[in-house]
Amino acid sequence: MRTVTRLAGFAVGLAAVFGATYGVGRVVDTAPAAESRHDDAATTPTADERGGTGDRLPGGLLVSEHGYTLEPVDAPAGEFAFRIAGPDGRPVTRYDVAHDKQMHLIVARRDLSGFRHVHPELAPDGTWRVDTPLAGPGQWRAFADFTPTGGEPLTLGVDVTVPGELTERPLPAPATTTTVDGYTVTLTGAPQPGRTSSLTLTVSRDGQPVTDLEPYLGAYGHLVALRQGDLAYLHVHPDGTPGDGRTRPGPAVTFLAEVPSTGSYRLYLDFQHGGRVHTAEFTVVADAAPTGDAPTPSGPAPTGGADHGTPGHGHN
Ligand SMILES: [Cu+2]
Repeated sequence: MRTVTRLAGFAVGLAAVFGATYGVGRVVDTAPAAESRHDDAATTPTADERGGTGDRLPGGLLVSEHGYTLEPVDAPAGEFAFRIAGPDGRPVTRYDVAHDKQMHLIVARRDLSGFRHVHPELAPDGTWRVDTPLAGPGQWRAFADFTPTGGEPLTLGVDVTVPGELTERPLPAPATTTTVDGYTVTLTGAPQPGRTSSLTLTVSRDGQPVTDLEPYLGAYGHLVALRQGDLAYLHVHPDGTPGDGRTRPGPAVTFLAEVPSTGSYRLYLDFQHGGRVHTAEFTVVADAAPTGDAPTPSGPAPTGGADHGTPGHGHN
């Protein structure tokens, strides 16, 4: 079953702005607690949102946070351009380097297809430009992952529509093994809400473990996770860095993931080998298992997303 949609005209939509702040890079509270605080009118942010509170949303849901706003700008065909407006309304021109870059631009369609992770170039006026990663028609979400100098890390997200004939794709079924560019990647572990979960990805080629992965963005792999339904963007941290004396260049790369809720997530592992970056994708289901044991991610979860293993379900 496929849904074909004709998208009329080019449009850039702004995401709904949720009233909460988010501190990144820390262990999250359980989702229910965060939501209950979020619903409390007393926590409605004031004009002074900077500095953050214990009230957190996952990254990427907001187009504007802590005074910083992601603004796509007109660009020639084949190029994607944007800027970050700062608290003073002017484009930010100074950024800290994180994971080897000042700006990470991640895009994926709303159906979680078409993932790309690219690094735009900063012009002196604060405009970021890159060969467009929007590979074809669709409803895309673009995430800018950056740290403004003097501020805290942010991931802002904005919707971008590329017109044309769109064939929506069902989310692939959960799996623990995938292939990309001749590599086989196996996932061990599963995310669980409210705790830091260890996810290990093991890379092999032609049946042989790959033991000479190349550093990419300061690690032997870079993992992004997006939640099905709203494309919440999750911070996933590599466990160990090249040269720290304990982290080997494969075949296993371990990450520490924090998911905010049950549900289906798409994982995108960027790794470099042979001078090229490859992206392995997995669908995983986060299950609120009562024990610390990792549930088997190969089957549907008993709650939430039980139909994701059914090929061809629609996204109407
Ligand atoms: Cu990046």
